[in-house]
Amino acid sequence: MNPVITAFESSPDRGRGLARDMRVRWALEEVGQPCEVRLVSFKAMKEPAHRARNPFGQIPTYEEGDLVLFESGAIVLHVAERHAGLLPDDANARMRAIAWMFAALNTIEPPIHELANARILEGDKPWTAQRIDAIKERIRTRLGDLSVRLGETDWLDGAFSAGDLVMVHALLRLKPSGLLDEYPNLVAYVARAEARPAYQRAFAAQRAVFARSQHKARSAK
Ligand SMILES: N[C@@H](CCC(=O)N[C@@H](CS)C(=O)NCC(=O)O)C(=O)O
Repeated sequence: MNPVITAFESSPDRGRGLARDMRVRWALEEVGQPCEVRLVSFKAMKEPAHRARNPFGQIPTYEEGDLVLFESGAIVLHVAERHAGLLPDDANARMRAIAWMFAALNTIEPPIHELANARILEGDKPWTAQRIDAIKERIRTRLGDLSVRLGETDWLDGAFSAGDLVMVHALLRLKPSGLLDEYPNLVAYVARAEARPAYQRAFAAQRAVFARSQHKARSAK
């Protein structure tokens, strides 16, 4: 039986691959594990059946036999632990790759997410512009340090790993802000990851869901 993941029935990012099911799809593609996708509406996400999978009523979730997981990082880690290809065999290198996953989720992603929140949820407040400037500075601090560490290497620590996968997916959300462009080696890093065939397949799959949802909405009019 293939694992089942959940994704937005109609993604608010309009198929740009920014929703967090993308990182799970991408990890599964990297290791060659097919999956089934259960699409959920915003309403269904907040209902008990989905909250039993994710107490916060969010996507993505992951079901495999008796195992039900939420949190994209935990799901990617599980996939990477179960299959070859996303974590090195050497114990120390493996732990360092996992540390990069945590860095992506705990150090890099939070201010990026805050920027989106400030724009979307607080865009009409008198203090928004100042807040956005402050968040951008925090993001620059993180990107500057990440850029220095990456240097001229292809990936964060040796071969491409789950750490790079989660990091790149967190960085992708920054593209429209122009902030990433201030760090050419990070732009190249993201482009290198996007060029991976597994990324391309995962991106096409989530985009097809959005295209179908648009088609359905037009036909219903
Ligand atoms: N930390 C969680 C965050 C999950 C999350 O924010 N999911 C978003 C989609 S990317 C969602 O479901 N948003 C709808 C909502 O919160 O109602 C993870 O990494 O899985």
